[in-house]
Amino acid sequence: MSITVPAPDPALAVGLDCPLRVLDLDGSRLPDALLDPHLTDIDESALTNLYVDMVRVRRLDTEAFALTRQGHLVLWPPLLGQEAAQVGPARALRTEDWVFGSYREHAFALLKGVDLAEFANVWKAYAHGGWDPQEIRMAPAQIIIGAQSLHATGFAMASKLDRSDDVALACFGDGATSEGDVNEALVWASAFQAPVVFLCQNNQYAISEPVRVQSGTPLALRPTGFGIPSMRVDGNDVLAMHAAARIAFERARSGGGPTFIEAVTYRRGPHTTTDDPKRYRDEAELEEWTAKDPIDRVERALERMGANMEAVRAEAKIRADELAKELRAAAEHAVAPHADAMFEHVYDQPTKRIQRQQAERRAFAASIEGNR
Ligand SMILES: Cc1ncc(C[n+]2csc(CCOP(=O)(O)OP(=O)(O)O)c2C)c(N)n1
Repeated sequence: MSITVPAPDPALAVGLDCPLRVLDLDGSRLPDALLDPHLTDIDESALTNLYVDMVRVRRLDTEAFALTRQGHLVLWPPLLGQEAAQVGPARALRTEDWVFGSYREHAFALLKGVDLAEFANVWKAYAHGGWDPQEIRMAPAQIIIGAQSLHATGFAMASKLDRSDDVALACFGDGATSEGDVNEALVWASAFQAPVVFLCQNNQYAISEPVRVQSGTPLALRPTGFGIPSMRVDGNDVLAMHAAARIAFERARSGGGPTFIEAVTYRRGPHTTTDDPKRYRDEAELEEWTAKDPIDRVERALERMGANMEAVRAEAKIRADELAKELRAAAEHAVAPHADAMFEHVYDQPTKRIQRQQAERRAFAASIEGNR
């Protein structure tokens, strides 16, 4: 395989001045020469499906948050406000494509068809990875910031060597772009023109650190230094996100190499259920982004298209309620694994060290038996 490193070119980035948007806040359709050709099949029915997806994703988020507060899950990283940034690209994936995400990629997991019992086990700390990655083609949630971008790039390089047209999607946050892993992934993806798409959900914060402290330039400018084309997109516009992802996946699939998408959005909830965002951001900022709600915007667009919104809302609510009920049942009835299970699946064959640790745990458990 020959290696060519493209020269840095700021012209590789679009949307730097103003993120690409095709749905305005009032739901009206804005023309966009780049994105429009990739949205020709999106009629009222297709937009309704995206709407229902987002409502279900939001309900999953709300229910999981409540389950955590009620002690049925142990931790939850909310995605409130980021529904469009995930649903748009998720619905542009083929079943065969792989997702390598962080811990906040709940829409991808849901839309890729994760088993909710396995999903609940992850956030109940009952499982190392939860679901079978091969089955749904989504890697386990990655807690090490940015590491999944390397996994996605490695997968994409292998896909190219196999002459497969499977594409890898790496999802990470704004904070992750400061990590070496993400920058190394960009180098490799560019050098090998790997079929990988980097989706950076710029939700404005890395826990309490605002993105403006991490970068003086738009994040979408960075990949151009690696020779990677980039799009800065309104992450609260599900159609713009869908079209941008279609462009990127098509480029990857047809041998055009990697693409970087910066979804400009906002995390309206806390970083996780253990965080208090009131300590580092003010109410006005939250209100400003609440007014840009991604679901409200699609409701307005559907209204403009003449959809029967009463029926659409009712249908979405039924689907969301079903999902919430299933998740709750899974979380409440999950069976705790035996403590020894934490030593399994670490290695194919347990090492002496693992066996020693397991023996120590058993001895300790036996020593306190009856004292609890
Ligand atoms: C390598 C590494 N460093 C630090 C952390 C601690 N940490 C957990 S989440 C987080 C912030 C990540 O922010 P961002 O990439 O913007 O993603 P977001 O959580 O906003 O989705 C940090 C620093 C970690 N998990 N891994």
